[in-house]
Amino acid sequence: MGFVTTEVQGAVEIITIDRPQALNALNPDVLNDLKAAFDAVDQNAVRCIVVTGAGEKSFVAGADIAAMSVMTKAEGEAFGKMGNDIFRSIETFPIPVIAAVNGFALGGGNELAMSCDIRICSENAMFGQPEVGLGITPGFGGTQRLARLVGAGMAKELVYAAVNIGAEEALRIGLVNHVYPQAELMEQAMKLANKIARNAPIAVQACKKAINEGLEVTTEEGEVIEEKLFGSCFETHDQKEGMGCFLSREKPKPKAVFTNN
Ligand code: CO8
Repeated sequence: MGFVTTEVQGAVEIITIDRPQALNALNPDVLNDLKAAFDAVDQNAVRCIVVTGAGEKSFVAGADIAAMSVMTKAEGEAFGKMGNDIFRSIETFPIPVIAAVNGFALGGGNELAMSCDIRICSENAMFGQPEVGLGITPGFGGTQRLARLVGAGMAKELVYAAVNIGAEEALRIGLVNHVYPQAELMEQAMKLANKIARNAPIAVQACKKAINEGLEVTTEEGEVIEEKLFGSCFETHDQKEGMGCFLSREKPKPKAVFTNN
């Protein structure tokens, strides 16, 4: 994996897009490496993932414009499908994924961040969908996820006008959850990831599935999804451990007792 590095720290895996000379722009090789990194995650050991970009300037400055500049209609469609398939697999990845946005998150970079469960960013982060200025539409899910995250009106303004926004504006419109000084970003990402990792993994995974799948259906249908997943938790060791500790008034055991069964 030449363009993506991985590092496991306890129960958290950090996946870093590492092509700083092109501000971590996504060409097919980078996308393949990103997919390979997710495919290789040990889902029995890792309980939260942090995705970030190498360097201090950019998370991901978009899909690679040089690579796209010579594409035909069929190649463009295939590249869009490649990105969409990979980002969808990140969105539906069983384990929660945090995007630690450490600079430019433009075009495909914003789309990658939006396929993650939670976005936090550094003060120098910049978000946007500049595609119409290049004569194309967003192609890795931007027209879909941005509207769902910040509402159709705001998404349409950002996409049609191709205006980039800074960290504070991204916070204001709900595109990111928190803004930190750059030097603190990874520490804060790890802090949040470890908080998530300490909880019962099957329950956390069920919450991710319920929220994601619930957003695609009516509230009533979403409640049925929740009921099934809620019920399934009662077959887990974690439910017995978690509730048993509470009822026996035992000093709460470290959450590390939670297992994947
Ligand atoms: N693709 C390829 N190379 C890039 C990209 C990119 N998206 N962004 C930056 N680079 C390269 C530059 O070419 C430059 O390379 P070199 O040093 O060899 O000339 C290097 O990174 C550094 O960039 P700059 O010198 O431009 O750095 P600045 O600090 O001056 O500017 C910016 C930083 C503002 C981020 C600027 O580089 C920029 O505007 N980049 C393009 C941003 C953009 O438009 N991104 C959206 C691309 S379109 C997209 O993502 C569509 C996704 C869906 C695709 C669907 C396919 C069908």
